[in-house]
Amino acid sequence: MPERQAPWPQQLHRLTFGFPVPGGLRTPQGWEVTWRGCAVMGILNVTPDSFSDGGRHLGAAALTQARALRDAGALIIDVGGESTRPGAEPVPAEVELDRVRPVLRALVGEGVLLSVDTRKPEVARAALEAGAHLVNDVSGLRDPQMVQVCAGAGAPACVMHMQGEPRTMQDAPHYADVVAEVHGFLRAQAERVRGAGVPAVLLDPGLGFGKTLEHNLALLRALPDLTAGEWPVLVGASRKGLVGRLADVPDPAQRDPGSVALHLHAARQGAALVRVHAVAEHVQALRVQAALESPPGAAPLQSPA
Ligand code: 7PM
Repeated sequence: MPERQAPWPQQLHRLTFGFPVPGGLRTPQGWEVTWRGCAVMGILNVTPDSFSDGGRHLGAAALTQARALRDAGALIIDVGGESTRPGAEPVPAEVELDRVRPVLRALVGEGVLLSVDTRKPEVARAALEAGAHLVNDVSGLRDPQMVQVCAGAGAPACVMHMQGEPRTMQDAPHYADVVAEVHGFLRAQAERVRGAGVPAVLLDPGLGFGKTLEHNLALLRALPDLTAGEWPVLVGASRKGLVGRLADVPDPAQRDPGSVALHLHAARQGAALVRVHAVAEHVQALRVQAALESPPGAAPLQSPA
């Protein structure tokens, strides 16, 4: 087998949108956002259990947090109003929307791309109307209505793989061949979604979503196969159980160093985006890695100041 050329850090990633976006470049296909190497998507959970006062100042606290993620260098902020934690109960659409819509409205025009993390087409539609730029659907756009919503709005989508559903997915995950099944699902789904008119698609192996530690590791080892394709790949391992298991860290809040290590690996394997809680730490680590990998004599990264 010929040795595969390292795609990083020169690999160019591109998302096409059917409407203007922050810093977007107009092309015949629409508005584009392009970047080289691995960018960061910051996680913003707008759920009562994710803020210490139990959600009394949910909106204001979420906005402060969002601006901090943006200032720390996130390309995208992923705004979610439903917990997809294993065992979590579903949330009604109105509740989810009441959480995410005010935050999206407030952040539009503040210089960052906004994704809405939802499995519900009606939430995605209203979020896109409120100014969200892309849709992150952990159920992988299996619902044809979700595809219609993204296509109709001209919004890119992230297709993630999940076996089962959040409430029960970690009970007894099983695959004959986890890599073949997950990659096969992602590629077929991406073709279908693009064929239905969604302007750009990201693929995500869905670490921890109906997967044992061994399944997660097999998918991480197979990342070069996924990133060698035409689709940009998103990897999300931030503070997840697999980091806890690998590093023996029971408390999720203490798992950022291990998350950074895992995401640096993903970036070296060609991932276009990592979805993380600790944005500043990841941006710093990714910059150092990119500098070490750039060819001799290449210009250092420009400081934003
Ligand atoms: C408990 C376990 C709470 C896991 C929250 C989570 C992903 C995602 C999530 C991912 C994409 C979290 C996850 N994970 N969307 N949403 N990829 N695209 O860490 O890996 O926030 S929920």
